[in-house]
Amino acid sequence: MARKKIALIGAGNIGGTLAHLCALKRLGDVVMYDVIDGVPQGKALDIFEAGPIEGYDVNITGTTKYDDIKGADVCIVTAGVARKPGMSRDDLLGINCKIMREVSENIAKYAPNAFVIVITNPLDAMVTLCKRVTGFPKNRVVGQAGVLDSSRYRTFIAQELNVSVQNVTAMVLGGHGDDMVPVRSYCQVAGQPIERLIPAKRLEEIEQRTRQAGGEIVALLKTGSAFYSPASAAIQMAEAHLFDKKQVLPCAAYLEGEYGINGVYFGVPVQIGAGGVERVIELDLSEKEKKEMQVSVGHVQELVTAMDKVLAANG
Ligand code: TXD
Repeated sequence: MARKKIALIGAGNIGGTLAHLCALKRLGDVVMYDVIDGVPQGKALDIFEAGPIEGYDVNITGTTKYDDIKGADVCIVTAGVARKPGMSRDDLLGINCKIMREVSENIAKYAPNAFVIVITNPLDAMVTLCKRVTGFPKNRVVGQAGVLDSSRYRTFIAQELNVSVQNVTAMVLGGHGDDMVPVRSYCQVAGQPIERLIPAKRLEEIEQRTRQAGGEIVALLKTGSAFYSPASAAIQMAEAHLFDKKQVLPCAAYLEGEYGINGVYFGVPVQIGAGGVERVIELDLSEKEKKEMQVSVGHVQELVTAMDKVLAANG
């Protein structure tokens, strides 16, 4: 069986980590694209040269020519600018809109059958733009936010209770902003509801830390944002597709009536398999969670409106 081809658009902090994980997990041949000549080639060669030590035979190459992503099965997009301290994700809108438009046109041209995972912020707007510009069906364009946000929530809960992270199941839904929704009613530790194990007040503190976890890392790094964990999150989504796992993961998916929401990308549990986003799972949420989802979707809609203004202004 021929190896799969994975195109990474953007060879910065997340892009480089993605390439490394693709190689370590032997997901397929990797092509890393970036506009800065030398960076994708250098990172690719560095990872390629670790092959004999790690025992992977996949090809890892870097390029500044879109032609080289031809026929990719999966494209993961991180091209853009990352946050610096004091910036919100939405502050990146103007600059990243322009980049996402160009990237999406080239994905449509060179990898017309790819499953596309968008990571670039502001995530909910960028994934919307990618779907519009590529013209791909909704099952083939998805945004990464929820897997990471849920992983952060799970980490903090495991730490609080001193249990394995593998015993903690949790979902963080909604937009990838500070009003994301940690869904307490679906959070369990080895099958036990979280509310039985952690007092409500402490749980609220953990949920607040989860909402601000991206900013916590930006404040520490000062020169950029998180990259190891966002890369792991996107790789989990790519694996679900490449291995047809039919795994349920919280992702930014295009909704058409689910959760009473229409025509917007929003973080919900979806099933990912060979067909991409094969199904949206509708959970029974508490009244409080439903309200929080409404607040969050309002913010996503405002963000998309702001993006439309930017696009209109730029022609
Ligand atoms: O969970 C999530 N969705 C996220 C998203 C979590 C963390 C960070 N998230 C966002 O991902 C972040 O706010 C950024 O918008 C992206 C990429 O983050 P990364 O940390 O990888 O940023 P870098 O290191 O600045 O890398 C961006 C690369 C850099 O090498 C640029 O040269 C390149 O993007 N770039 C381009 N590549 C291709 N095409 C164009 N036009 C282009 N412009 C810049």
